[in-house]
Amino acid sequence: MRRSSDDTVRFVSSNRHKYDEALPVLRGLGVRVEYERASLQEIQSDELAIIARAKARDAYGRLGRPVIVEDDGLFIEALGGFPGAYSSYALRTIGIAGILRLLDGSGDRRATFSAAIAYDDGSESRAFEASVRGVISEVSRGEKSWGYDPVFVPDGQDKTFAEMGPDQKIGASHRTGALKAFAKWYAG
Ligand code: ITT
Repeated sequence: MRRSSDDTVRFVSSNRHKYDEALPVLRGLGVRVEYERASLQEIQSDELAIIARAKARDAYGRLGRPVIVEDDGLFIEALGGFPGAYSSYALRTIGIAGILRLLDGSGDRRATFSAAIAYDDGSESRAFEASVRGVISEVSRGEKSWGYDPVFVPDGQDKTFAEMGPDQKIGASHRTGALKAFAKWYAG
């Protein structure tokens, strides 16, 4: 059990979608959380947990109260794990169209979506990870979505994340597993 003095942990990110999907999960597990928008410093590493912990340290330094942050990566088998820890950069540069072009003609479309949630309260620093396996669709599918949602199809499903309703996406996502591991440690 690890509660903050005011019993609320700040979820710090420049990406509001992460928080919107984390909120119902954390609330359901008894964790009080609020959103704090910030663009955090990202160190270079191939490991999401290392990046996430550094981001959490940066976030704690700015806020001075307990924080969680999230770092995600889409690891595509046929591309040797690219874009992985560089997924945000790849989306901003080559975009989904660029990723689909790189996979053009590839018979192997397997990918893993991974999340690391890191907690920092100034003295303790922890990371919790989870992954979901799936495939990259041949084309973008789904209307209301963000990030890689239109091209990621989790194993056992035929819909992309973007074609799912919010509850189904949350139930199937990489983020939820990492949040559950965090909540188990944090809220006991
Ligand atoms: P931060 O401020 O929290 O760092 P960010 O968007 O830069 O926000 P990351 O560095 O963790 O986040 O980059 C992960 C990339 O993967 C980013 O482009 C996200 O849009 C994308 N992504 C992560 N989770 C996703 C999900 O559930 N569905 C679609 N795209 C996702």
